[in-house]
Amino acid sequence: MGTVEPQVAADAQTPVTDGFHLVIDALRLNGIDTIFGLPGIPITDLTRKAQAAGMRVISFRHEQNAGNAAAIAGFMTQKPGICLTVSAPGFLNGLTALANATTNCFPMILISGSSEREIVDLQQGDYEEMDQLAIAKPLAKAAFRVLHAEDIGVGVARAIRAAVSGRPGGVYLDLPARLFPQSIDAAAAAKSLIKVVDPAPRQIPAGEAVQRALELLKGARRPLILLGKGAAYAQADAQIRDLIEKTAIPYLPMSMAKGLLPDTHPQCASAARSFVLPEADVVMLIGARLNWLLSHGKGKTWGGQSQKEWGAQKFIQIDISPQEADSNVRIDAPVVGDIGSCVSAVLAGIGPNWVKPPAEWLDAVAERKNKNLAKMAETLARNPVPMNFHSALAVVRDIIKANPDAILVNEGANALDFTRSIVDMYRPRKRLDVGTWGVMGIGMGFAVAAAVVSGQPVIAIEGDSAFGFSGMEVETLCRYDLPVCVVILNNNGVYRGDERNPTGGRDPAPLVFVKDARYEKLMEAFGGVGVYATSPAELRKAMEQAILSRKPTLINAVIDEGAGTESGRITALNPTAKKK
Ligand code: ADP
Ligand code: TPW
Repeated sequence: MGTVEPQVAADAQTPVTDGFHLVIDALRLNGIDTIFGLPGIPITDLTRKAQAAGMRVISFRHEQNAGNAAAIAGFMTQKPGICLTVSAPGFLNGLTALANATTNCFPMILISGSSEREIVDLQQGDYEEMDQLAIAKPLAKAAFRVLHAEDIGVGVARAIRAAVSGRPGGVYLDLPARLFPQSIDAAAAAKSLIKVVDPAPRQIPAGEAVQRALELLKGARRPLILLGKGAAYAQADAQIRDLIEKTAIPYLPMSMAKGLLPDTHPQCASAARSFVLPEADVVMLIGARLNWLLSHGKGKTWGGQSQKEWGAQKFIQIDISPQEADSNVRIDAPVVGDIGSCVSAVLAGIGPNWVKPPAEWLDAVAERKNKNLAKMAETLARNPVPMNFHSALAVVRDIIKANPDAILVNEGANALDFTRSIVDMYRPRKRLDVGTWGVMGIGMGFAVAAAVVSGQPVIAIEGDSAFGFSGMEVETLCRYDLPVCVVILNNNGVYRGDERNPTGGRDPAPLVFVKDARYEKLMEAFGGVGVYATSPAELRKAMEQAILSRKPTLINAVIDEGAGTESGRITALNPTAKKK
C-alpha cells in the first residue's frame, strides 16, 4: 500500500493527474494553504506533494496536537483548519481534537488515510484496519468518504461547507489509500473541482425576533450583555463594540471573548461577575451557551436556590443555531442568525432616543468592580518567596499590556483560572484556551497554530501538568523556529505539589510530580532558549527577551508547591475535593 506514481495514460498525449494532486488542488482552490499533520502510510506522499506545491505543511510529533492546531486555526481564520493523519491509530489520535472542535464550534477537517473498504468491511485484518467513518460520525458535525478521484472536488467542497456554515464544527473526511494513486484525465479532473461559493452564508434574523429582543432590552432596569467565543469567532468586532457603547449596557466576556473590547473598558463587568449575574434582570447572550460555564442559567450563580428566585431573569439569545434556545432555561427572545447580521439588526433599532440603563444599576456595578479591582491590585503587589500564581501572573499581565497583539494560550486549573482573571486582553481572538470541555493538552498545538497563522508572538501560560499533555511539541516549536514563549507555572503537580502518600509507601501521591523538575532543559535539547526563573524579576526579564528575540523559549517559573486549590475555581463540581 505504499505510494504509487500516477499511471501513464494509454494515450501518452493525454495529460493525467492523480488523487494526490487533486486533493491538494481542491484545498488550494478554496484558499486553504496550510496542513497540520503527521505523515505515514498512506499519506506520506500527500505531505511531500503538498509542500512541493507551495502549501505550508506543519508536521507534529503527535496527531492530537496537529488536530488542536487545525481547530484553533479554524477559530482564528474562519477557514477550516486541516489536520492530516494516517489510518487507525493516527486517526484515533486526531479524533480527540476533532470532537473538541465540534464541542467548541471550531471549524476543522480531519483528513485521514484509511485502508481498503473491501478488507475493512469483511474485517480481514488490513494494515491499520478500522471503520474510521463510522467511528468519526458521532463525534463530528459531518463525515464523508471519497472513493473515486473524480469525486474529490465534491468531497472537499462538502467538507468545507459542513465545517464553516451554520454552527461551525469538526468534519471528518475519509480518504482510502487506493484513492491517492488513481489516475484521471487532467482536463476532466480540473472540471471536477469546486470552488465553494459563499461557504458560510449570512443568516439574517427575522424582523419580529429582533423587535422582541429590543422590547426586552428597552424595558430592562438592570441589563447585561454576555459575549461568548461565538462572538469572537464571528469577526463582527466593530458592530459588537458599537452595540455595547451605544446602549451603555455593562458586559461580561466569556474566557475566549476577552479582548473583543479591551478588558479595561469602563463597561466591562468581569471584576463584578458574581454581582452582575444574579442581579441582572435582562441578559443578552451573544454567541455564548448557557452551559456549565454559566451554571446552566440557574441556581446560586443566578440569584437563588429555587426556580422561584432565579426564574426572574429574562434572556435574549443571539445564536446561529436555532436549536440552542431553551437548552437549559427559557429563552424569552431568541434571535437566530449570524452574529454580524443579528447585532447589526439590533443596533439599527437602537435609535438616538435610546435611554441608557438606570444610573443606579451602572453605579452599583462600578462600585463592586472598583472594590474588587482594588483588592486584586493589593494581592498583585505582594512579592512572596517562593513566587505564587499572583506574583508570576502580575508579570504576564504587564507583558501582554505592552504587547497587546501577542496571543495568549492558556491551560491548567489554577494556572487557567488565575490567568483568566488577572491578565487583561486588549484585542479580539488573542486568548485561546481549554474551551467548553476544560480539556488539557491544547497548549502546544494551539501555540504552533497561533504563531503560524498570525506571525505574532505567542505566550503560552501552562500548568506543569497541562504542559505534559503536549510537551514534546517543543521540538516542533524549534524546528519551525516559532516565536513562542512557554511559561510553565511549576508547582510540582496536578493542582499543587505538596500531597503525600498516606500509607507512607514508596510511591508518590497520584497528583504529584518529580520535585524541582527542569522543564527548561527540554527546550534547550532542541536548540531553543530555556530559563529557570524563581522570582518575578527573572520571569519578566526572560519574557521580555523572548518577545524581543522571537526565539522559541521555555521558562520554568517555579512557584510555591502549596499554591493552588484542587480543580482551581471549579471545586464546586468536585464535591470530594481535598480541602487544604
Ligand atoms: P462560550 O464558551 O464562550 O460561552 P460557546 O462555545 O458556549 O461560547 O458558544 C458559542 C455559540 O456561538 C454557539 O452556540 C454557536 O452556535 C454560536 N456561534 C458560533 N459562530 C456563530 C456565528 N457566526 N453567528 C452566530 N452564532 C455563532
Ligand atoms: C484531557 C483533568 C483538569 S486540570 C488538570 C487536569 C489533569 C491539571 C491541573 O494541574 P496543572 O495546573 O496543569 O499543573 P495548576 O495550575 O492547577 O497546578 N485530562 C484531560 N483534561 C482534563 N481536564 C483532565 C485530565 C485536569
